[in-house]
Amino acid sequence: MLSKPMEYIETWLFPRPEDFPLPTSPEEAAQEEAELLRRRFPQARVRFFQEDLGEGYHIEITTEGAIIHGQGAGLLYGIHRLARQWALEGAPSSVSSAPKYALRMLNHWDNMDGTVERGYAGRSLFFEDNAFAWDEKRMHAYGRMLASVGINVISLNNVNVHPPAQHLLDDLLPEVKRLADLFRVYGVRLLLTVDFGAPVFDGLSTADPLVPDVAAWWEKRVQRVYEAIPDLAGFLVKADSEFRGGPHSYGRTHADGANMLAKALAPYGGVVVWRCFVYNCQQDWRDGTVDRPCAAYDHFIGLDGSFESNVMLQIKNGPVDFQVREPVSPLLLALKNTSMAMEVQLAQEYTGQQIDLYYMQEVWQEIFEVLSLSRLDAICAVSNLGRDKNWTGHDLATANLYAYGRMAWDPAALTEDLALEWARLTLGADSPAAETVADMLRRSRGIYQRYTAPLGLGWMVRLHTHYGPSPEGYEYDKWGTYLRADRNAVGVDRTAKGTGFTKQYPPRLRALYEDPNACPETLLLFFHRLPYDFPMKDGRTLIQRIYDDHFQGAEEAEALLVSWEGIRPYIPPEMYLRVQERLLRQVENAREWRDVINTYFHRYSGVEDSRKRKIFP
Ligand code: GCW
Repeated sequence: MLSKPMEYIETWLFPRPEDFPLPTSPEEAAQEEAELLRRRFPQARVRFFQEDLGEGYHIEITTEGAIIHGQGAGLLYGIHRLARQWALEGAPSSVSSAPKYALRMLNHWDNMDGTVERGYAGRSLFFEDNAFAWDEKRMHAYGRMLASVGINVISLNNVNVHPPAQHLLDDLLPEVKRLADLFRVYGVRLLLTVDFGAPVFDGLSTADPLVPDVAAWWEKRVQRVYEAIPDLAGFLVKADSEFRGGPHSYGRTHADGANMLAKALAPYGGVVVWRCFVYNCQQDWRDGTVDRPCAAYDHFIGLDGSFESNVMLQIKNGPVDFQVREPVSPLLLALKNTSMAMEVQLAQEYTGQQIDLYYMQEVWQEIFEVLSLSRLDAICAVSNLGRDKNWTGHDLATANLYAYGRMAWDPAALTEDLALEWARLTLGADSPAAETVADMLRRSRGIYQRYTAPLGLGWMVRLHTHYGPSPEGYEYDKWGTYLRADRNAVGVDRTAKGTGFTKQYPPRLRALYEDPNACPETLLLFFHRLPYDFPMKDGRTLIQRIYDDHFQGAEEAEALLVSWEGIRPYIPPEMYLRVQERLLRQVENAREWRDVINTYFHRYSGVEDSRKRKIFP
């Protein structure tokens, strides 16, 4: 373990004084929060009342002060809610709340060598040099952050399990247990990411899920793990995906694989979270019949109803891979007899890598406009955190973690102005900068979308790194995400006449997406192949819209910087400089995108910008 304490910033929480003892139970942690609240607001009187409300709480306001009813982590969630009321409204009010989903997960993609797959905030919070390496105070700060927004499950290691992470199940188990013990104080349980092929690492000749020795091997492992960590949430598995082995290697189905693990976990109340990010990543670009968005549905729909009750399918929010614009995954809308967790990505892999500003609340709002809350059994996000002092590299990117936690507790929170809430909690409720910061966050997604790949097209990013423009980076590549631009048209026809992807949707959405004149314009090129002179709703042509968006997006990126510069006096100086540095890079990136994309389409289409702005030859 690292002995040197690491510095970190408390973003939306009251800072925790150095001399506070580290709590050892949720009740103690709740007492500490009450004390912190009282130091901040001397009128704030709080008592706790033990009552079984599950993870929920009830705040009762009496003439004697507030009484928080609940138990365990529920008390902690209650006191954080009360602190938020004081911080934002200056007074408490009675309220009851309970989480919509029992599992509110965050997946770290951390490797034990200390790197983070798609991590943009420094090295791993947990690992270094193929060993555990964490700072105790910082882990407590992290637990506190998670509890304050109600996230209650985290997985530590990458879904691509790289050695020596397979030993988290055996030799390294005592170290996993130490973290499980620490996070339990904050109501957070661990989920272990396992390699489906683990038995083979251990000397078995196969990992075939239907071979009794394999099932017995897992049962033994599970027993050992639960002896150490009785409240482990379960296992997370990426199988038969991007060169990871899985049941397919043995001629078995995902259900065979997941059910075998589920049976081993069932006696302990554990779940198998089984990812549906399964597709052919070795496709031939010449073959126009294979269409990547179809993959998850095609792989899993036939298995609906054949999973054990403690298997939960984890499905990415869109059918491809966390692009700037994607429709909701049709699999999320179609499964009827299987538990589902929706997976979103806070790590800004395709959305600016925590250099460019990109606030996600609107993304999730759009999802829940289409997806009813009750279809989901759990919610999950890929973490955007790392060892950077400000946790997320870009200070304003912690707003995504905040909003995610609030949504995971109850998606109804998405109707609230979470950007402003975060900004006021972080900068002070009366900060003259809060509204500007919130406004920057609210504008950010549209801006990023305008200067990057147009109208739902996606994938114009540089190969592998996924930052910056490369219009044909993936065009002739095996990873199977094509734009197929030529001199007349761009896009893949995914309608019934094309690849048939629209057929995976229920009738109302199918009809909407099938018709280019009805399809939401932000998704137009996701579903359709259209000529450059296709008329948009406002009368502009498609190509003109692409040019306009890119000029506008790059200007708006500059305006973000101007907004930030305007609030300099109200922002802590270090934070100011850190964010300014990011915004300067964003401005550069936006210009690059604008010019590359406009040039690309100009070269193909030969169509001039009607406003004669500079497009490079
Ligand atoms: O978005 C892709 C990423 C991979 C990632 C994969 C996944 C962990 O590029 O880095 O691997 O998704 O979700 O499994």
